[in-house]
Amino acid sequence: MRKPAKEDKFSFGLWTVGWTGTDPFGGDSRPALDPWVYTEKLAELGAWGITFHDNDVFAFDASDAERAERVGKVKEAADANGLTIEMVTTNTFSHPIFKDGGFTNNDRSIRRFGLQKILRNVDLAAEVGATTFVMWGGREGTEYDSSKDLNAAFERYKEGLDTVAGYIKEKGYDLKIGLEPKPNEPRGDIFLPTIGHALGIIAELDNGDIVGLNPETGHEQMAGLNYTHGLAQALNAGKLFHIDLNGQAGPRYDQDKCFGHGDLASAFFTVDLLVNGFSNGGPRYEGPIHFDYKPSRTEGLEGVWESAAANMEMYLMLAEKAKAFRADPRTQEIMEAASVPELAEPTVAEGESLDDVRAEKYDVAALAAREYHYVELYQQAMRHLIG
Ligand code: GLT
Ligand code: MN
Ligand code: MN
Repeated sequence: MRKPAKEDKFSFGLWTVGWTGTDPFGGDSRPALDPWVYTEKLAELGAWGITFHDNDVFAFDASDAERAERVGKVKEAADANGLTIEMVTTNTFSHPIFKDGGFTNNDRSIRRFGLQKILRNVDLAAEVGATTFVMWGGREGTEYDSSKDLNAAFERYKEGLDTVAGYIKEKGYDLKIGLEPKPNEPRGDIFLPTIGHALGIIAELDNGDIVGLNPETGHEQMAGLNYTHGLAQALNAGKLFHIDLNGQAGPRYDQDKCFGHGDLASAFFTVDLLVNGFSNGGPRYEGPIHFDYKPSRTEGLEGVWESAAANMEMYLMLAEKAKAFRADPRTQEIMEAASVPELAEPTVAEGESLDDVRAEKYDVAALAAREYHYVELYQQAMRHLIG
């Protein structure tokens, strides 16, 4: 397999390789390095970009001088190693002040504090040249249904998003917001649990034109959903602004494994969509191939770098297989037999009247008995994947 190259646009959150293994049952299992060290190492492995939360780089209570110094060092390391800082996001989930969320906290002062932290970070994002501003509202939610006026919570969520999006526009920043859905963890129930919920709220915003999605593989799969379908609907809506690829084995806690180290067949079809696009054409995702995974707690620093490389290698392997699958004339034949191209034809042709549709005679028995060959088409994909 060829080595990852800049054209692949692979990028990593500094919090991914930087995760020291703390979980609810135990403390750190490996040391924390400085963010600029992870930056250099990711470049060496072939990454094109990095992303970070404000507090991946400087502490929650850092002074202005510390903040500037540490951001400067990461920016320098990125520049020196030819890495793009493509996305910046805000930590509104770690500090206990955010234990009931930022935008949807019942406490108005905390909502205002959260907004202040986010707006400051929007300025930072623009300053370091990021083009996406992710918002993962991990603490926006409840454990107990009695704890919130849910209507008011959604009003405040929309107010928060509109305020930040409005600020970006007012400043003229080249930034788009990517909402990241997740069904639960750390909250019992998180607001905007799926891609569909996020698309729903975006449609109601005044400044929704610059708000889209940053869907994560495992988060949709935690909800038992099909990640590729979610990406497809976001693309169809013109809202797939960014992606978080990783691996998850079914609906359980957020595993954040390496990409493909969960549902491999699903990962194959995700890559198929990303590298080949829809089979009948249509909107394409052109953004970074961003990995949001956690090197398992069993891994030391060697395992951190092995796992970072594994994400990119997996993507490249799947991309090669997916391209070969689509290019295979036999695949095209089965797709024809399955009427895959026919779905791109409007059901009622332009200029046709509904009377034509209503007057047409259909051979119901023959149509009901038709073959689709979907199993054979899937098997054909598997031949390319593991054959
Ligand atoms: C956190 C979360 C991720 C989000 C990050 C962005 S933070 O690690 O688990 O899924 O993408 O805030
Ligand atoms: Mn996750
Ligand atoms: Mn994520």
